[in-house]
Amino acid sequence: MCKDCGCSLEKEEVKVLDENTQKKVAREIISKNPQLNDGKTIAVIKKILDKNDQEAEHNRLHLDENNVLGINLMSSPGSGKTSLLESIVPFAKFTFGVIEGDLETNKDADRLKAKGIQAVQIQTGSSCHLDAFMTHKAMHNIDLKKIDVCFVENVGNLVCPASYDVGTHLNVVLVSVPEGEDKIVKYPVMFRAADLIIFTKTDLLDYFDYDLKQEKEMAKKLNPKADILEFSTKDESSVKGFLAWIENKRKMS
Ligand SMILES: Nc1nc2c(ncn2[C@@H]2O[C@H](COP(=O)(O)OP(=O)(O)OP(=O)(O)O)[C@@H](O)[C@H]2O)c(=O)[nH]1
Ligand SMILES: [Mg+2]
Ligand SMILES: [Zn+2]
Ligand SMILES: [Zn+2]
Ligand SMILES: [Zn+2]
Repeated sequence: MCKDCGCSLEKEEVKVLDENTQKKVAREIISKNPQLNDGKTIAVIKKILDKNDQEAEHNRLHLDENNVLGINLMSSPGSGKTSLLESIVPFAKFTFGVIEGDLETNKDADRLKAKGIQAVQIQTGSSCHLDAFMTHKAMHNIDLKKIDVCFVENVGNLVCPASYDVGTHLNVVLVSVPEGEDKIVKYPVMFRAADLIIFTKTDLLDYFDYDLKQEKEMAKKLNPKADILEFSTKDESSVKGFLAWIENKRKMS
């Protein structure tokens, strides 16, 4: 049992990050935040990440023992994360739950609950990302036995959510047409961490000077391993395309 929270996995099963990985992650954070580049801060960051990554492994064990695929959705505020989840409800052949992260309000969880989806809201207060501890707590309020896929909708933010493993299996990063063409080059860390990059709100392409072909090439160059999809809530075939990607990952897992 989890001694502190009463769940059924042993904390001891968790792997501790090796020293080199800790250093690598700390370097990534510092390259984005040069003002943190002093010995004391580096030591603190390593300590936090180490604990976070242990908890993330713990979360993944909970998902694995229940055969649940965990998907972390990340993007800027308003790129369409909640809308994408709402739009798959009528077509999904698997059952899913959602852990929602926002600074305040239960709005996103309420939107999904209104469609009959198990959803739990985390209000982070001032934190601009979810971590594995917040996610763990929320997982206690989701019946993992009743779902096939657990989405974590991270706090709308294109920077630090990528540095915190929440214990999911896959990272999906959204970028919307109205945000403009420069997001991938300006915020490469998040796109490098993606298993799937989704260009959303493609129904708006006619109204924006957005070179989708060029942006896709940029994404491919930055992260050749990531899959790429176009998505619009108004285009049923794109909704089904996203579901097919998930079904494929479920088969592989
Ligand atoms: N035209 C169009 N609008 C969309 C699409 N997807 C989302 N929107 C709109 O974009 C706005 C923001 O969408 P949300 O789904 O709330 O975005 P989000 O990423 O969940 O936002 P946060 O949770 O605040 O980070 C809403 O007004 C949606 O109706 C789309 O495919 N096409
Ligand atoms: Mg949302
Ligand atoms: Zn627990
Ligand atoms: Zn546990
Ligand atoms: Zn943050």
